[in-house]
Amino acid sequence: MTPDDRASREVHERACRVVPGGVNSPVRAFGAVGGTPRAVASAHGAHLTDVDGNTLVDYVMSWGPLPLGHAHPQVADAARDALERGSSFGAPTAAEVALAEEIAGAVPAVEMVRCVSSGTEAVMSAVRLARGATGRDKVVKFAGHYHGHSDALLADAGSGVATLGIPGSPGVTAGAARDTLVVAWNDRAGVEGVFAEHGDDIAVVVCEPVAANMGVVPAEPGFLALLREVTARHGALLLFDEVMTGFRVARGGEGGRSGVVPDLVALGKVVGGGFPLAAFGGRAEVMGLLAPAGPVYQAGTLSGNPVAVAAGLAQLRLLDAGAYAGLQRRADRLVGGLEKAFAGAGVPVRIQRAASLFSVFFTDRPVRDYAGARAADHGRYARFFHGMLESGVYLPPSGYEALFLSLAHTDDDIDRTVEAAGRAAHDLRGAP
Ligand code: KE4
Repeated sequence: MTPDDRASREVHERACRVVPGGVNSPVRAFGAVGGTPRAVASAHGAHLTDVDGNTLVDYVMSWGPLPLGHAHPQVADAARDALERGSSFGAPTAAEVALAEEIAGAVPAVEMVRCVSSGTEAVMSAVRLARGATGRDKVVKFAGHYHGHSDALLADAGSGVATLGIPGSPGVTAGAARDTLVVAWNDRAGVEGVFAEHGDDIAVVVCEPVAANMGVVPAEPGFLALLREVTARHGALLLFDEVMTGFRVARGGEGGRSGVVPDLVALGKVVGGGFPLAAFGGRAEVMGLLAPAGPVYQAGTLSGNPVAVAAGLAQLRLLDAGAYAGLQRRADRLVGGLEKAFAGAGVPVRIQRAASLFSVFFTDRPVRDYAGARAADHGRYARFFHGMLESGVYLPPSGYEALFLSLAHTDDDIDRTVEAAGRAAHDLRGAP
């Protein structure tokens, strides 16, 4: 039975008259899967309720900020209490120091932290800092990795850029893109080659240490260590964009999990507890170059916003070893069930994961880079997405995105998801 989406369609029609594409971020528009974006009325725990009254098991979870689930009482209370004391001051607070200390205490690469308001801003600022610290211009990124929408980093990006199939973006000038060098992910020769040609001009190598914006494509064994060694050898900095993986794959992020310690880390999503807060950090000698301590300018009206800081701090303080064990257990149950469901239907899939973060590729071969991600059957993903939506399960509306679990997802939610996947997978058989 197709859930009623009349009210969502009305919201979307109205939205399209005043908001480009009807959404405030492209991937929400269902461009890759078709159909009408569901307008959300409310969300609690692992469940969304849309404006038609449909309740859905949510695996988008606001794209990662909510490992405790929607509207977690202690996070909501912390934000509410902070709000009672004022929403924004534009002045230092003790709470933002506590948040910086919490991050520095958890993330191996971080001695100092600067808060910003989005992941885009965190990575953009960290790249400027790396260029200021090294006096060099070139940035190396990896095809399919998404680092937000700053001009220099949109080349061959993942996430919404991949979903929309646009190579970069109009409006990004040749000048802005000129200093960005793009290498294939997991391409050891490509990394060595770009340094052989440009080594002394490269300020920074930026990567998602677990690529998760082209679907989940982990670094192959030794690849992160290679990035660490080559950047150190050439005097370039290594920047881990952990906006997605930070406090998600482990409390110390992928840097903590892999043991490869970068020079700079960008964080977002989880650190803001569902509010607009992100951050970047690194060694004190590098971070100390940021204004006003040093000459590299970076600023923000709402940076370290007290309501967002309160929510982020409340969430981080609850993310202990038990929380990560709980996320891992849920991912084991869900991924194991999905693999059985697809095998039972005879539908080839590759479910690729890092800790509790995973995605589903409709292909029978490993996906190790962006070319492999694009070669997967995204039309089949679209049909699977709608089959699941009809069963009350809300997956990311793009095969280039990861699924997000939370501690609010129950075994019943997971088992219902697996049952729905079995039905949806059988419906895929025979369809191209
Ligand atoms: P924001 O500017 O959207 O807060 O963060 C950008 C960003 C940077 N780095 C990584 C690794 C990211 O995953 C992101 C944003 N992630 C996407 C989801 N794939 C956000 C969803 C959206 O664009 O609406």
